[in-house]
Amino acid sequence: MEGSEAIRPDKHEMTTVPENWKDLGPVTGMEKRGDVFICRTERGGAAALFTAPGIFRIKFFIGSEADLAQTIAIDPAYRLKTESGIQAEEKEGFLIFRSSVMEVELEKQTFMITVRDLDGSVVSRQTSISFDPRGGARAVYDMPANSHFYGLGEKSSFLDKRGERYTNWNTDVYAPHMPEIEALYQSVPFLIHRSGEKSCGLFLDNPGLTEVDMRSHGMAYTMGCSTGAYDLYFIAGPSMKDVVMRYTALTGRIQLPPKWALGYHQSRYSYMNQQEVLQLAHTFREKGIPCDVIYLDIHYMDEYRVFTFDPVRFPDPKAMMNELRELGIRIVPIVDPGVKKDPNYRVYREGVQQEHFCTKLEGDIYFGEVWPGISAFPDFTDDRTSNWWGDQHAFYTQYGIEGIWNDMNEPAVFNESKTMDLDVIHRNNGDMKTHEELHNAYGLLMSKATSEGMERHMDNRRPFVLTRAGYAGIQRYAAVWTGDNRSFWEHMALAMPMVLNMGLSGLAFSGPDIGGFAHHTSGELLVRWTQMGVFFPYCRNHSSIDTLRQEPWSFGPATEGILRDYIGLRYRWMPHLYNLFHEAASTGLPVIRPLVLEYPEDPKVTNLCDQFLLGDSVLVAPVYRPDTDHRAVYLPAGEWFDYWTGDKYEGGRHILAECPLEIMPLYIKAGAIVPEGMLMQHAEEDADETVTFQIYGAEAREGFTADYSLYEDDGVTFDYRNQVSSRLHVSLKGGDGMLHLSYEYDDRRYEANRNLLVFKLRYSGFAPQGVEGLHAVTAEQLQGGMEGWMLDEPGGELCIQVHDRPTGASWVIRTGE
Ligand code: MIG
Repeated sequence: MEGSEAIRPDKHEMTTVPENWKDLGPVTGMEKRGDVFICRTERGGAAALFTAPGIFRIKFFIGSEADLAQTIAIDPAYRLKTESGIQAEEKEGFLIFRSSVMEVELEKQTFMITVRDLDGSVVSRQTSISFDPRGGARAVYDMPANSHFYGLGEKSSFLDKRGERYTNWNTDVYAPHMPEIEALYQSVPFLIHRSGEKSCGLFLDNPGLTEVDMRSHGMAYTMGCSTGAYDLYFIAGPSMKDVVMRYTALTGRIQLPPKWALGYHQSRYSYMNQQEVLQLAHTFREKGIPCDVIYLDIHYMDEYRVFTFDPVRFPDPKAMMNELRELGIRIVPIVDPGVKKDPNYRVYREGVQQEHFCTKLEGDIYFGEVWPGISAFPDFTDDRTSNWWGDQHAFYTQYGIEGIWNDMNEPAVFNESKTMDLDVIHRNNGDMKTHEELHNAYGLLMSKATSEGMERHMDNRRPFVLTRAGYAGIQRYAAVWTGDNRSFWEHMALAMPMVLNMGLSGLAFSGPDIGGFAHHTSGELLVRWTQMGVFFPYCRNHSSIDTLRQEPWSFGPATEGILRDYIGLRYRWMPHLYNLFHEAASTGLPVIRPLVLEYPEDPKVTNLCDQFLLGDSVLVAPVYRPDTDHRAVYLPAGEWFDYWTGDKYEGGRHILAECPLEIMPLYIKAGAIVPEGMLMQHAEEDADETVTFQIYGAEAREGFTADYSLYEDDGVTFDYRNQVSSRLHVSLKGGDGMLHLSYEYDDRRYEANRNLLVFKLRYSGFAPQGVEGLHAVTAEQLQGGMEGWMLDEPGGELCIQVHDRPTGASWVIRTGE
């Protein structure tokens, strides 16, 4: 640690743009080539095009012309559509490019770029761009007083990034979750800039070092890169949701994960041997705590050689896997990129002989030290190498392993720079680049190779990949966990804005180590963290070597009981969760959302990040301080039901929620429907897909409606790609003192394994008198699987149970009005 010398008086402020940097100079000419507009200046220029009506790409160049080839960040499935409506005109010193949703104006003299929406409002302005003689570039953008910033992937600090400065350079910092840490494991140079009610996205597609500074320049912010091209996308809103959907159309969306990956995962650095793993699995089942996955951290390997098992610790992986399969528990082993330098190790030998490792320009393999000792690193920028690496995973799939955990893929190296030398060469399919230029892409490319390789060897089953490092677009290949947090209450609180911003940056499938990785958790912290964590997209308890154990039973029966209930809640909510994942996979909208995404007009939620929404209508308000039995909760506009008590609250205000240890405040919006499944011990248990639609706040008044569209498929194969899926619509409408309940299948090529459908209506303002066409039944009869309806008067709940029919059905609920 530094002493006070760190703040010596002669340190000076950074200027917006250093003096010896040059701008492009005035535009001297423009030409159109296909859909691309080339604007030339004395020193260089820019190539620009609309890749979609709401996405304007502009790539600046000094000297020779920009190359607009597709980059690794962009979804290979993304097709640049030529839009016929694009107009470009030259007018009084301006070049103006217009699509059906946005207008980009370039001032010829200054190269200032102004982006407007169709109402003519300015949503973004780049006032200047300058180039460092050594190859960097930095642009300056207006930052009006009402600007707020979101996105930027995995960053610490609060939700709104105004006033922050960040560097994007994938880094394995130990104990990194501190407000001042600028560079973490992931780099997503994508910013949502919201001014007033309008949002615009800026994506600087550069996998080298980039920086974003919303702190140091008064009413301006800067975005720069230190090498490579300034390849910028302006992404239209007007809403934040529009920006997120467009950004994820461009960089891709998560793949629909196998259902088991949405279960509860248990990890530890490390479960040391086969016996311990089996015992752990049995303990989960004996204790009735649901669990789908156990992780194998680095000790499973033979001296940390990837694609091996330690013959002493794990003498019979096949037997272990068989026993685990019986219990419904899967294994996800860690795979790091470093390959041990050992001439007797097949993977290393092959890698050398077939030239798969990263080298220096002169041809020598680059070696760095990681867990296995001196190691070589595959060059994933070459498809040939990625295919080779991917195929190594047959080693795991032969045991029935379906998930892989990629760690240390920044890549982390035990040296001063913490990573590979910047002058390491990447073959990059013939377009050779230095590591400096591609650093942030390394982790993404590793996970891509892993995901694709696993898929090749899994016979139509969906793989799960978890990664620590990544770059814009990583969501296409892997889920992301936030790395080495610590068992601090502060880190639990920090996980909310972090994961929320990751969700806004395309990384819809992410989460922190529940309970905290390093340092020692406590029973109370583990309870509070798990209560929150079961609502995060990715739900894994993981802890470091030499820390207190933090499996759910580590702190006695009271703690264990609460954890069992909350983990169970996640399993009961699996249909809803899976539906939200399907939505994320098809629209890019995140599974958990900051309130500002759903209530953009509410000034109270601009930076609100100690509570969040699951989907659009479940509000989760975790308790993130010790010894707390009350917390303030902000309920946005609308009416909200307390999930635990059923009490109804008027929104648009704060309430004080009571929260003894077993309660995490949870609210459901009136008019919302949450489908619940059976409580299972793992995602595929019996696969009884009986669903109960919990309908909150049914009203008989005219105009009342509640709807839900439930997506289902087999949860494990790729058959859904051939439309083997189903869509079940539930609808409830009020009017004439009656309620109309109906369900129907839009599509039923996947046939869920269920006999019954259940609807539970929390009603208010009327008393149900009966359901036409159904008999009143008793609780026992319902239990026994009989069709009918039943009233739980004091609870204000009407329960309707019917056989699930492919044709759907509808009923009229009579009320006393
Ligand atoms: O630097 O494999 O973030 O989850 O347990 C330590 C051991 C290497 C870092 C990961 C952590 C994992 C640990 N790894």
